[in-house]
Amino acid sequence: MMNSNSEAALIKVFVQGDNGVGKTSLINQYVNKRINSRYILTIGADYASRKLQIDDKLVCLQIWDTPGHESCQSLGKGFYKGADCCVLVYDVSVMKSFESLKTWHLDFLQQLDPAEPEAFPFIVVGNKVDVDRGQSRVVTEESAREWCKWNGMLHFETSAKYDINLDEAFFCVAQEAIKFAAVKSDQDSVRGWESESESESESGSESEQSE
Ligand SMILES: Nc1nc2c(ncn2[C@@H]2O[C@H](COP(=O)(O)OP(=O)(O)OP(=O)(O)O)[C@@H](O)[C@H]2O)c(=O)[nH]1
Ligand SMILES: [Mg+2]
Repeated sequence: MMNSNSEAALIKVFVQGDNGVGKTSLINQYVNKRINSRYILTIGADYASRKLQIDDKLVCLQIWDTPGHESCQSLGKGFYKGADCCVLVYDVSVMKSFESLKTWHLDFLQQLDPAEPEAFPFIVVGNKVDVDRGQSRVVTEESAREWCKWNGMLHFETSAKYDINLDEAFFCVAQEAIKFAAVKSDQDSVRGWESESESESESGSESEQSE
């Protein structure tokens, strides 16, 4: 669906979390409707884009995949500039990946250094709910919700493998990013409206290596 003047607002989203939690898979499933069952460690940074309609706005989500492994994390401060939202991912069957969210959260804020850190939107995603039909789960939905509530974050549980709850989570990402951009005092994030003529269903992916 397109809005009347075919313009899409660009929303810059970063996906963070421990290695192997499924960041790359979430993005690939959401944008390209497929995932790689083999684990290929992300070493650089890449983005994929997908357009969606939020109320009367057409937005283009530019979703940045980042490496979870410490040895690959040298993206630098400038990399996060202009971020509108951050998705923090953990694996519901790996407690350490949930416990690491605190560090990912603080590190991200430190790197971005936003004018109003409390207002910056984070969406927490507990991925891999399908594993062993939930028998391997160690992070309960209640404890994750409690932590998110305490930190003022929204929470979703997903399966990148079976495309469960991804549309809902990324729709929320877009909504929160729009809200944040509207209240943000410095206008850094709203980088204008770019003219686009693609429809929502033609959303594709692009990739770009970071330096
Ligand atoms: N069962 C199941 N497997 C998943 C799911 N999401 C990802 N995987 C698998 O988990 C492994 C790691 O997924 P990735 O998406 O590469 O993880 P990542 O967070 O990008 O890892 P790094 O790039 O190293 O930070 C792959 O083998 C995926 O196929 C899921 O929802 N369910
Ligand atoms: Mg990856």
